[in-house]
This record gives sequence, C-alpha cells and structure tokens, in this order.
Amino acid sequence: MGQAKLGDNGNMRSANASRLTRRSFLAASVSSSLLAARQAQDQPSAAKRPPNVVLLLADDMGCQDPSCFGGSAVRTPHLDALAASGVKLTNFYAASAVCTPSRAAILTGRYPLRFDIRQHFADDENHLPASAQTIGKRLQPLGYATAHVGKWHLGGLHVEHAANRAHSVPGPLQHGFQHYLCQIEQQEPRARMGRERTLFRQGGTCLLRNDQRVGVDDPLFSKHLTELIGDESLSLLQRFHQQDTPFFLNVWFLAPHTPYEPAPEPHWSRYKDDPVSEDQRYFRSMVSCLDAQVGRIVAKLEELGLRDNTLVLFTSDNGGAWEANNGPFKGGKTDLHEAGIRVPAILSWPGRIPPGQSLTDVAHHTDILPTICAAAGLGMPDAQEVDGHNLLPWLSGQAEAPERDVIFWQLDVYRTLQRHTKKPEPFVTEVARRGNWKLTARDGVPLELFDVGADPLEARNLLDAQPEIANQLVEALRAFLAAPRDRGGKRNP
Ligand SMILES: [Ca+2]
Repeated sequence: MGQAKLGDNGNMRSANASRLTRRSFLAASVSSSLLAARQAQDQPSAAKRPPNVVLLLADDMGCQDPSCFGGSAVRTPHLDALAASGVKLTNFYAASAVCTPSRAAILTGRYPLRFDIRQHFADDENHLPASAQTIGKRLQPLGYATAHVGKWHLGGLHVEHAANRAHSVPGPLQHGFQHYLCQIEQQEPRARMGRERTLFRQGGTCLLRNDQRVGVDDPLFSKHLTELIGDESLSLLQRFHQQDTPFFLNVWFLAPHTPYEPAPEPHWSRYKDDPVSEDQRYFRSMVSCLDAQVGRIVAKLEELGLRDNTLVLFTSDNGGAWEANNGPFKGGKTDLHEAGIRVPAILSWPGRIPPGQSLTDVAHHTDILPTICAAAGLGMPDAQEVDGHNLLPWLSGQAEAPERDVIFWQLDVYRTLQRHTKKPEPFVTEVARRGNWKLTARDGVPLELFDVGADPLEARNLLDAQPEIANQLVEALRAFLAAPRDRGGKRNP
C-alpha cells in the first residue's frame, strides 16, 4: 500500500477544474488531430459505412495494471499503443465488483440490479434473461455480423444447455451473437482445472463453439486459452473482411483471473526471474500474454485496412483480485470501495476520436452500449432502456462529458476480498454516487459518505458531517432498490 502510487487514477480534481483542463487541452493540443478526424469522417467511404466494433474485456485486471495506467510490474506495449491511438479514461467504473453483474451491464447498458443480478452466477441455471436487449441484438438489424469469443459467465454454457438449447436456458447465440467460442462453464471440468492450474494451459480441451464441442482434431484443442482466444478473433476478422459487412467482435479474456499459471513463451521468460512471488510472476506473464493478443487483433485490423473505421474498446470487468495492481485504493474484487470498481478503459477509433487523450471525468460500464449504438448510427435508446450515456460527443471533442445524476451499484455480501488483505468492514452492499459524493450502504442503511474527489482513498467518513447530502443519496438509493426488476433469468423467478 505504501509503495503504491496514486497516479492518474487518483487525480480526482473537481468537475470544474477537470473541464477547464479539458478545454485548454482541446484548444492547445487536439485541434489538428480533431480536424483530421473530422475530415476522415467526411470521406464518402467512412460516411456510408458504420464502424466495426471490437470490445476487449480483461477479467479481474486492476486499474493500474497496464503500464499506460501507471503499472510498472508488467510491460503492456500493445495496450499502451491502443491508448495512444485514442483516449484513456482514468476514472472509469465497472458496474460491479465481480464478473457476472458487470458483464450483464456491459452487454445491455443497464445496471445489473435491473435483472436482479446481485452476485456472480455459480453452477446453476441462472442466466441473463432472454428479453435482455444486448448490443448484438441492437446491431444485427443494421447488417452487423456479431461474434463472441472467450469467457461468458452469463449462463447457458453447460454441456447439457448446449445439447438441448431449445429446452434449456439462453446462451450467446440467443443473446445477439451469430457465432461464439467459449469454454464450458460448468463446475466440472472447471473446478478441477482450476485446482490443477491447467484452465489456461489446457484451455482448448473444454471449448464450445456454437453449441458444439470443439474436438481433438481442431487446431485450437491443444492451445493455451488466451492464445486461442486471439486465434479465433483473427479468423473471425478475416471472415468478416471477406463477407464485407460491418461487425461486432466481443472478445472477453479470462486472463488475468485465477488460476495463476505461467503463460506461453515469450511471456513467461520475461518474468520468471523477477524477485517476487511465484503467483506474481505467473500473473505478470498472463497480463503480458493478454496484451500480445490485443496487439495481434489491432495488427490484423491494420493488415485488412479496417483500423480507421473500427471502434476498439478495452476495459476490465471488475477491480483486481489477489495479484493485480489496484493502485493505492481501498478494497478490491468483491468490494464496492474504489479498488473493486475502478478499472482501466481505452477507446480508440482513428476516424472519429482524436488520439493521445487522457480524460478524468467519470464514466461507467453502462456507457458502453449507448456509445456503440451511437457509433453505429442508432439513436440513443430510451432512458427507460439504458442507464448509461453516449460518450462519443465527449470523446470526439464535440461536447463536455455527459451530465450525470446518481450512479448506483448493488452487490450481495461477499465475505472475502480476493486480495491479500482483509475486506473492509462494515461490509457494503450498495453505493450511490453523485458528483464526487459517494454514499455506501448495507441493505439501504447508510454506512459511509466519502468525497472521493478530495479523498479518493476513502479514509474520511463524512456521514455525520454532511447529513443533507447523505439523506439525498439515501433517498435516491432506496428508489433505485425499489424499482421494478426483470427476473426472467432467475432459476426461481
Ligand atoms: Ca472478473
């Protein structure tokens, strides 16, 4: 904790100061890039063709793991280059502190509680409800080819589900993807492979592609999970290019989630002699391997001449677990203090977003769907349908950051932090945040109030000192908790 640095992520200035800087920044350094970007927009080829979208998601990556976000343990040249080609968001928030709820929010633009998703899906029949309006479902009518590669964790990927889809629960094909490649997500074989730490190294042995088992004769069967996710992504890009259609490629890495395993060469050799724990060396090699796949995907887009008109997004599903770098922030994965929900975020679209930006305004997982919809030329979905905002006017320099009212988080109690430190107490199950005021609560009862602008480490509880602000946030939170939920994805609705 003492050696961690605050860096960009802790640089929480007031909204006004941030906007002033933003204006100066635009005026001084972006105008020429912006002009070039607008000229590119005016080209006929760009105007008549909606952009391709590649969404890259890391699993349990901390907000300061990539070197461009301040990390020094791992070198991430490809993520750094992606950030340099677009915008880096240093106050970006996951919708949850664990996997499933965040993933539901990313695909739908809605808070996970809208679907009554209050924890990760364990080995059961819970799933994202079939009624969910996902990014893929929204883009398909526009002629987009859609594909999902990698971790899913939204239900429907047991072998029995795939074998009997019409009478079981929805999977990726039912949620707007025309193609998918994922690991089988039931406890066996995952639990054993986790214990044996072979889930990545033998990752190709338990794959489903479009509801069919991937057999031993498939080239991916013998491959490392992170690399085969890269391989499948490259094959799909080639196919989309040949089809000559716009596409949405959704790539959700399992790395750097546990089990910590040595990544393939050359990544393992880079870190095997670092003077740190074995798990930390494994972790570093895993991030490095993920970064290399990002590099392969971007290079393929360039090779196919698709890069300028492709929106590439990168983020993590929640804050870092054991070995990740969450900076100096409080908590970690499973906890709604800052370390559990701050994540790195990069958006790059050379034809539209000026390069080299680093922005400090708050943004959130639920913004991803509205931003992609806007990029594709769809109007902003009805406010009843999404909780996020379109970030494009802001990122392309045409407007200030979206005006936000209260942002909400809800997560059932997890007693362990998945860090080497104890989970902060009392345990928090909800957050309501307006501006820099962050209220934490347990089942609607307020616990803490922080000014995360002045106090990003959440050290000073101002609940008693600021009763009026606390009361406003409690009222908003209770209304959020009482709002109707779509329980269509519950085992027992
Ligand atoms: Ca996760």
